[in-house]
Amino acid sequence: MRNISILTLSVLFFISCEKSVPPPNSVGPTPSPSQIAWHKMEYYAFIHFNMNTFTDMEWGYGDEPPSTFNPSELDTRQWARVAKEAGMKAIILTAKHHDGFCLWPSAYTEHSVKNSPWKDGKGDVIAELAEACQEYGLKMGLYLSPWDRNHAEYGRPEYLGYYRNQMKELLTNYGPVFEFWVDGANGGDGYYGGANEVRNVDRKTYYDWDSTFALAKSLQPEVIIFSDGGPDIRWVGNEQGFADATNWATLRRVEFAPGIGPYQQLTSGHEDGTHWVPAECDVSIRPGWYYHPSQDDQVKSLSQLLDIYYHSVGRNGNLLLNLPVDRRGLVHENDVSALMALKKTLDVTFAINLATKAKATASLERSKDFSGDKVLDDSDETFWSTPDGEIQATLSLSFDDSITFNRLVLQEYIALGQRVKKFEVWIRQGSDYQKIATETTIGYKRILRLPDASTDEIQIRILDAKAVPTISNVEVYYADGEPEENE
Ligand code: FUL
Repeated sequence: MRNISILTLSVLFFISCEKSVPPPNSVGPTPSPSQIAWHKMEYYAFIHFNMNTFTDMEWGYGDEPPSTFNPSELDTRQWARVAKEAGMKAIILTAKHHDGFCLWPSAYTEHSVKNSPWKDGKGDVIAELAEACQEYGLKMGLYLSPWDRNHAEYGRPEYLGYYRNQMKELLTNYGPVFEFWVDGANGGDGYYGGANEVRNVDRKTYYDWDSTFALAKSLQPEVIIFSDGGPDIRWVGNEQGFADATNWATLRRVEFAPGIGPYQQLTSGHEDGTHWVPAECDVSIRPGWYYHPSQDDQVKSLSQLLDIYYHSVGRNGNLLLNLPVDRRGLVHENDVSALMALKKTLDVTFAINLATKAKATASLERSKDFSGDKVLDDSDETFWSTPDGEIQATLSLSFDDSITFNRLVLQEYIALGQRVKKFEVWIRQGSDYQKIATETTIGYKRILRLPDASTDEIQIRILDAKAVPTISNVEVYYADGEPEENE
């Protein structure tokens, strides 16, 4: 009896010791709750639709008469339905582009839908989009160009008040705006109220961005602000929608402002970044951002769209795929077909997670709460980790029977910071192991496109990291018949 109770006590002591191992300390900058929610969105639509749609231009000069804006069948519910069916989580619309025309009846200018023939000047595209997004369970984001080639005061201090007033209208009158999009193009020639001249601004100081962004946050505390270098999310540094294979969600933010900074570095971020500023990969489904009838046959192919997906969502970035809504005010049929082909292929590829049949073990485990099998539970709040100081460790997925796979999904528990710098993937072949990949970062999500491989054990060997690994999820798939990766 005495022995049993001592045994019981020892077991209880052992369990309580196990429970008391705390999670690792965070390392470097960490994401805010809004940023974590943003990461989880992964894929959403950009819509360039505005005056340029009707003038066949990409950058209007600012002198276009409002009467030019006249969609024949504008239907934001069609946009939302298409985005939803495509698997997207939101729509970000060009409320105002560089030509200054406003898709809402702004109280601060005559250069808007209120002076167009569309709905006899009574329409409001932003209000219609907000309603459609709500109906389809999508979030809405807005692009408000800092550069305004129509406005007479552009380049002078007065314009900043105008820009902020418009920001206030957009962030006050239309419900939640999940993302506010600030473009880097700033200054140059334009109409400017009839002056027809070149106006350049000091991109760093003119907009007083710190106060302007603070104003946005005071109106909508959860809003995520995009610009070249954040504050919340960054441009990926190109318009191909490609992040680098090495992609840190961290950035030395002070080196950038909209339109300023070594933008080539945005493609991979900074390992020693001072802030969490993950990459958003923007790219158009056609050559242009705006609709041009001449590009109806130049919609990206399935294999191009897959490359974009794997190089954005698969490389720790979000994908913002642009749909140039046409002159009717609809997403064009050719674009819809391309979106649905992508959706279908991704659905088929990621339908059966082979890892659910695996047993996951690790060469080192921090404690039971951070065991290897945490990468296979359905929770994104649990993760595998190792004892402090133990950076190199191997996670093994073993299968009763051999499997064939060619896609590997890995996720870090980013709430504690991005860590992994180098890892390899090995597979067992009989009594030997063969290396099939050498990679660098993981981040929120990494998807490896691998050659077909058959094995009964996959090993993920962490070779270097900023601190102990925190891997929250591993999935394994077989993509059957996806078009080849383009070089
Ligand atoms: C660029 C703009 O100048 C383009 O017109 C487009 O809006 C693209 C998304 O960003 O910088």
